[in-house]
Amino acid sequence: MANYAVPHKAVLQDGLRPGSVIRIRGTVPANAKRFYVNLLCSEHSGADTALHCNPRLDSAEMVFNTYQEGAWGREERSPSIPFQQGQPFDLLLIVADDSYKAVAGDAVFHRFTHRLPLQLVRVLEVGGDVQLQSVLIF
Ligand code: 9QG
Repeated sequence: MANYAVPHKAVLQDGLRPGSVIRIRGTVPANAKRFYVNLLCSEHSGADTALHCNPRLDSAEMVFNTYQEGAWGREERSPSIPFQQGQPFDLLLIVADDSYKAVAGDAVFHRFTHRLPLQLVRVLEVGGDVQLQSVLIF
């Protein structure tokens, strides 16, 4: 299975709505430090980010945040990090009315309450230390 080049950017033609599911499958390299999944409000660099989902293997934590007008918002940290160096992963970001639900394996490991309107999301970006096999939006 060929990997996507990273960072991978995909324009979400139909945007997101409650009920949308983003599925990201890949493998965490053995020496990975961090990778991220961003939901961006435009393709431009420095774009506002409605969701930054950031597994940090180097500090064994998950960081979630927004980026608005050139500044990071308040970080939310999830104590559990359902990713391991050298292991494949299957990450779902489920869009709900009030939040994004991050699912790995069989459990929701974080709920990130919307801070930017869902309707502003235009681009999905995956980058950092990750081997990316598939990105699907249902
Ligand atoms: O460190 O934290 C999330 O709050 C920053 C990181 C930044 C984010 C941010 O440097 O890393 O994770 O665009 C970036 O630099 C991302 C990859 C306080």
